[in-house]
Amino acid sequence: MSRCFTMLKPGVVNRRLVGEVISRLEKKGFKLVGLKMVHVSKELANEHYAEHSDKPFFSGLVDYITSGPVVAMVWEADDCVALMRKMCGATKPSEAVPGTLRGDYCIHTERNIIHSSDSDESAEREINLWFKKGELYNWKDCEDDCF
Ligand code: 3AN
Repeated sequence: MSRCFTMLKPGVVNRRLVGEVISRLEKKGFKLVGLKMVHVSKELANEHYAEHSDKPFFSGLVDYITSGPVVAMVWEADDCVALMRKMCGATKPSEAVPGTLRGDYCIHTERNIIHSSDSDESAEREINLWFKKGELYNWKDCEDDCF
């Protein structure tokens, strides 16, 4: 089992799509071990997206992510990061295959609805950045044998 940090961007809250997106991830079989709504500070946004600080879209990205609440989550699965990235689809909605979250719910790269860690190392960094230890739940999964 490994973990992945995932964040639904402000547009998902605004468009009342939170339940729908979470439902798709749950139906896939990911195990939800952390969930909270956060109105992101500039500091947190800057740190979260630090690797993009020199990109032309950085300030727009920070402005957007701090413009309203996001839904931060930690999921568990075998090979969780790779599986979650597959569910999310390509960064650019025009390249995201229909059936993926970005392929189904967005048309702008700047508003591509969901962030998902891109490696196990990023997942660990992001989980520690967004969640305190006591905010993660290691519950017994009765469905373990079903997937
Ligand atoms: P991903 O979220 O697929 O890992 P990254 O890490 O390259 O993609 O980009 C982080 C975020 O920055 C994206 N989710 C998207 O919102 C935004 N972004 C990436 N590339 C562009 C771009 N060319 N123009 C505008 N925004 C972008």
